[in-house]
Amino acid sequence: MKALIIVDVQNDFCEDGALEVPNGSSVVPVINKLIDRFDAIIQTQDWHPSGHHSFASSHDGKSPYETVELDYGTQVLWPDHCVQGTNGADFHKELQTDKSQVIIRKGFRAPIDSYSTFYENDQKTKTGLTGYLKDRGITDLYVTGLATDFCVKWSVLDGIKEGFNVHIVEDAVRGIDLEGSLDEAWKEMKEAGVTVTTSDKISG
Ligand code: VGL
Ligand code: ZN
Repeated sequence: MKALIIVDVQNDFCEDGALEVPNGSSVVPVINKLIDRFDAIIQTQDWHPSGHHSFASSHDGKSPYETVELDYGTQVLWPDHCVQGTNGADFHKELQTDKSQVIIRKGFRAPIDSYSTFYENDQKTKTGLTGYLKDRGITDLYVTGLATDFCVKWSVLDGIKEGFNVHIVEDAVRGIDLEGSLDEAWKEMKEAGVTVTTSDKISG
């Protein structure tokens, strides 16, 4: 049984959004075509309270894309993005969301960020998705969405750690790329054992 995981296809990560991923919205038609080929459809939604600790604006004298050391490790500071209830946090308007069965919201606790759809950035606090997928007999995850080098990467790595066969759909992801983070992400995912595939190879 296989699940499609659609990571953070939200306005703030698309063109003119607060944390724009280059060509972010180009994943939308690719994902829409895949939706009918899966047993389970899971979406994730970055969902921060205003004043979230991952925002540069919450740290005096810091600018977006600088880093800070927090209890759980190094945190990149971002422009304010995906604030709960705002248009920026909404899904891209052309993304087909009717068939989504679960929406995992993440990053909703002010002091801690959450890139992965399985664990928050402390790598301990669970979202509960593993239990849901296992209860439904899902063995294979096909990961799509934004951004390849942050939320997609961490979802892939944690999905493997949780014992799933994880496939990344190369034409259905796009990255931010901060100082080589995109190449590094592909390397880490491949070393961890992800299967790289493309949308045309996925059948119903
Ligand atoms: C993401 C940075 C901050 C992502 C979310 O979806 O990859 N990146 N919040
Ligand atoms: Zn975020």
